[in-house]
Amino acid sequence: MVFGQVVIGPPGSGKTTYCNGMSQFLKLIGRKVAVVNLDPANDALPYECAVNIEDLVRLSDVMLEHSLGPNGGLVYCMDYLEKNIDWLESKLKPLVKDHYLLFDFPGQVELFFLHSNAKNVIFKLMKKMNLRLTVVHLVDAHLCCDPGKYVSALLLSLSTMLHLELPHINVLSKIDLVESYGRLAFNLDFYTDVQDLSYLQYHLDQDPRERNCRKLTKELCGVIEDYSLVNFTTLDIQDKESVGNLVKVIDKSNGYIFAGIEGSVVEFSKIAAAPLDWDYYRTAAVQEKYMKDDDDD
Ligand SMILES: Nc1nc2c(ncn2[C@@H]2O[C@H](COP(=O)(O)OP(=O)(O)OP(=O)(O)O)[C@@H](O)[C@H]2O)c(=O)[nH]1
Ligand SMILES: [Mg+2]
Repeated sequence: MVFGQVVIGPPGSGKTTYCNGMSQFLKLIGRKVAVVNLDPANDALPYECAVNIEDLVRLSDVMLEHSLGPNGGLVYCMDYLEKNIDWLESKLKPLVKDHYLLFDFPGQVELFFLHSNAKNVIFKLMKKMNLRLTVVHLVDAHLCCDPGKYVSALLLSLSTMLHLELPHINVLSKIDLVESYGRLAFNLDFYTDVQDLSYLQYHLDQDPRERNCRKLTKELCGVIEDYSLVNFTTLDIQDKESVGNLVKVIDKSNGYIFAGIEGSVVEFSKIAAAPLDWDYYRTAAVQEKYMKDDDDD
């Protein structure tokens, strides 16, 4: 079984920086990591990538050859990748034996709530290579500073979750910068827990741009609350504790914490129910198994 993350989010939300920071963190805690760049517009990569979509298709070539703009070009590149999934599979084959995978995707959000090409690529890989992937959806925390933008971040997160149908973690990225944009209208918990959006209404009413669409915004907030699916974890990629907390949440969602455990349902539920130290349990379970094997010998 191979575990990994599909890293998505709007342009500039921090995906490439995240893949770089996350791969460094995971290496520090002893995992073999491979970063796969699937963004054909990623010019300067800060990480050493194991597979690069640019070896298959280049955005600049596509734009020139088919007279497309950057957005149409990216959709074309994802279609091209889907058609040539064998290329990606052959590149991943030597890695899946023992690597943890990080997929760095483009920032074109419509690829993940509208088009099916990126979803098909992910699902084909999961099926053929027995991958266990969690979507990590990064949203810039500065959107919390504006109630209207926050509602659109919630809608984007919800539609992406519904479209991709995968284990999914929404993350408010660059949380270290949030205070520099001024005081938030509510405590951070309000934005991460998404408990009662009716409190936003007062602040939306203060914004003259929002007056004409009060009813629409109220209904949209109702939709988000009715689904009750969206919440956020926060992240400062430079803070080890922040990255570590996110890793715990991701490991729980893609099943990594269960990987070394062949034990009973009770063992599984003990880990799933509590905020435990995953590496301790994983290591302890593996050690226990080896000690038992030694005793048997
Ligand atoms: N302060 C702070 N800056 C960050 C953090 N994460 C990313 N950044 C900065 O945000 C900017 C954009 O980061 P990228 O990693 O290029 O974002 P991206 O989502 O890959 O962008 P596209 O690929 O263009 O969609 C860079 O200047 C990063 O240094 C963070 O946690 N804190
Ligand atoms: Mg990027």
